[in-house]
Amino acid sequence: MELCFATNNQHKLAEVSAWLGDAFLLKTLNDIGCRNELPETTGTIPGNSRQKAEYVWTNYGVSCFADDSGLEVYALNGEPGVDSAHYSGSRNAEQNIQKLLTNLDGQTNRKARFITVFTLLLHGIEHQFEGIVEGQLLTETRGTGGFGYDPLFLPDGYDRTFAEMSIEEKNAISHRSRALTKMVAYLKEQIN
Ligand code: ITT
Repeated sequence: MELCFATNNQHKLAEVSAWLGDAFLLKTLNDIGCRNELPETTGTIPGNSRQKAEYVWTNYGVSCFADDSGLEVYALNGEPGVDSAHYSGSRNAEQNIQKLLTNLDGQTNRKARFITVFTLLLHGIEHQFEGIVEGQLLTETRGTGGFGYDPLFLPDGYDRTFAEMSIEEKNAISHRSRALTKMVAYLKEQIN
């Protein structure tokens, strides 16, 4: 089955491709001729996820899925949340991490979670799938892998950050792979 992953984030694309293997023929935005930024203006993670998938389905008529994701920090009432990609005002990961560390300065409650919502538009029919991973934020970065806030995030039950893990290790426990597990189970039901 051909499906487009509606994302301009190459790290997400690499994670999802590694996770899906050859179960689906994954098309990129580039493959379908879409070179635009995807709209993300609804102010919520599920809303933005739906908006990105609908943009591709409406403009390109290709069955697709999109994810909108973010880091929710308990002591900051869920910030940066939907604003995770540009928390510092730019999309620069180091600056976003720096702003987060500054806002958490002196804070003992370091609990946070990554959340993602996938929206699948299969021949125009919509379904959403959520994935969450809980963890703690360190006071300094560790590791060079992954992307975004990975160097700060220590998933519960592990002593290495997401940035210290291989793609496969992160994919075994990440918010994104948890949502993908649900989406793939649904897709398999549709095929059979
Ligand atoms: P697309 O909209 O094109 O998919 P994006 O990077 O803008 O790409 P989002 O709007 O979903 O993606 O923003 C998610 C941000 O949340 C992302 O840029 C990171 O800062 C953070 N984030 C999400 N998942 C993450 C992960 O697995 N590891 C680290 N940071 C993550």
